[in-house]
Amino acid sequence: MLYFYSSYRSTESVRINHALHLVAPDHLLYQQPSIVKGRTDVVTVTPWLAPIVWEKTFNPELLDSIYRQQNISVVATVFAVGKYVMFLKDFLETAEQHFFVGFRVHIYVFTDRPDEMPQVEMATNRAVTVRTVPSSNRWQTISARRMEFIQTLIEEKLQGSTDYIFCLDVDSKFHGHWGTESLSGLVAVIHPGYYRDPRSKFPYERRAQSSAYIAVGEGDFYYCGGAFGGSLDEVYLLVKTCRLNFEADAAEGIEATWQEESHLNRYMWINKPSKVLSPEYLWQDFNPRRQEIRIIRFSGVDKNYADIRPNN
Ligand code: 5GW
Ligand code: MN
Repeated sequence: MLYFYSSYRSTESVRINHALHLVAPDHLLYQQPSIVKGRTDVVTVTPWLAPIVWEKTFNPELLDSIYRQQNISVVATVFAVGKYVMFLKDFLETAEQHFFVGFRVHIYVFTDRPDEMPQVEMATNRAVTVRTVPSSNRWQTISARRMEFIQTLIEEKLQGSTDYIFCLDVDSKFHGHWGTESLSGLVAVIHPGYYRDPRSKFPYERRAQSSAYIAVGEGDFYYCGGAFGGSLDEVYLLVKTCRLNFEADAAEGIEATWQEESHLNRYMWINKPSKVLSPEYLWQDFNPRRQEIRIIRFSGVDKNYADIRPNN
């Protein structure tokens, strides 16, 4: 994936990794980047020098022109088990309006109720595929098995055909642009509920017996389980690792505090994300709007837990 010969050196056999090598079209006109003016109300780079993506830190036209030349394909996975199918219509319709518009996008819906799939019209080069999964009354199982199903999907369908993948919660809607600015090797989203808190308050797994353990005094950010992604290879490694750790814990009779979100946070602590997305990329409708949040791109809808969760 992503490897081909540079057009400038067509006589040489130089293999280029386009995840790192960004070619912009010649003569593209765009606003001069400033080295002294920019966002000062938020931090836009991590201590390991990964960008933190906020509105007004990037030029979408420039980025699109770079990734258009690579003809990238993007997959999104989403789970809708049990009553969560009710969220699919808004999720898919708003993805059509905001998620990688103009690029090749394939959304894989995992559901136990394929008959209840909403009919959503997709633009050219965009598709939805349904994968049937077993029902479960135990929500922890639904949550836990997401990593496993994504791993299998990558092995069976995506390897060799997909460049980037994002794994998203279904109980959410797009409200603003989510596009090529989010692309990188390993991509994590900062959780909207904790981004102003000291790390001691993050709800990491604190029991040392769990493979998701993060000690007090450790950890960078608290990341969302409801949105993560990156290149297919990186996400494959992530889901495989989190699944193995989850299952190793289960064999010991331990389940991490926030299930796969805890394992994801452990993974990202060790394997630093190469790009971090600000809470613009997964807000919560019930959160009060804050000044540094200039746009909400994707947000969890308020839900009535009693209505939608199993065994209620
Ligand atoms: C059911 C009961 C408790 C927790 C989760 C579920 C559940 C989750 C479910 O019955 N069906 C289902 O498809 N899910 C998937 O897991 C959805 O994609 C959902 O977005 C994701 C995470 O669960 P959420 O969204 O309820 O978790 P929070 O932390 O965003 O509220
Ligand atoms: Mn959710």
